[in-house]
Amino acid sequence: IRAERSYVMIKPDGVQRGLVGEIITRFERKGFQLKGLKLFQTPEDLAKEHYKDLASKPFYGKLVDYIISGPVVAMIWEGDGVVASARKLIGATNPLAAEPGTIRGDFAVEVGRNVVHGSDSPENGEREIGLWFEETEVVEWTRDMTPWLKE
Ligand code: DAT
Ligand code: MG
Repeated sequence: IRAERSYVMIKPDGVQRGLVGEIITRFERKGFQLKGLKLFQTPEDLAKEHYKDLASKPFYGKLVDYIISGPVVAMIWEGDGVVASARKLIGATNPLAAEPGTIRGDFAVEVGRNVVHGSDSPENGEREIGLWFEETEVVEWTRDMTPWLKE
């Protein structure tokens, strides 16, 4: 079985506000491994597919408009427990409820501008990676610090 992966995305507000380096740093220094990375202007049909489970919500249209309002940084992060851990690093959906020290807790004030996305299950991680990345964009490599992170 393959290692656990999460689809993490810096949303257009995070890119515009200059938070790209800050956000990548938090995953990098935690010890997860970057397996894919691109700056990407999202087509509307992809944004709709990504959030299709929310299609019946009143905010769905605004959510799609927000996601396509500028480039995103699309990432694949890999590691044991990465899905749940990434959600902890990101913080609660509503930034005012997100703990200080989390990305949303530190950098956002509104649910409609909450800076970053992280998959909510390993299954959805794989689904989302399949939506956002071509197979040739996923890089296989070994992070040299692995023996310093894991016994
Ligand atoms: P999360 O992004 O924490 O996984 P989600 O999957 O429930 O949260 O919702 C996806 C995004 O939709 C979320 O990041 C922001 C937006 N959203 C969720 N609930 C909302 C609400 N009540 N009003 C406006 N936007 C909302
Ligand atoms: Mg979600």
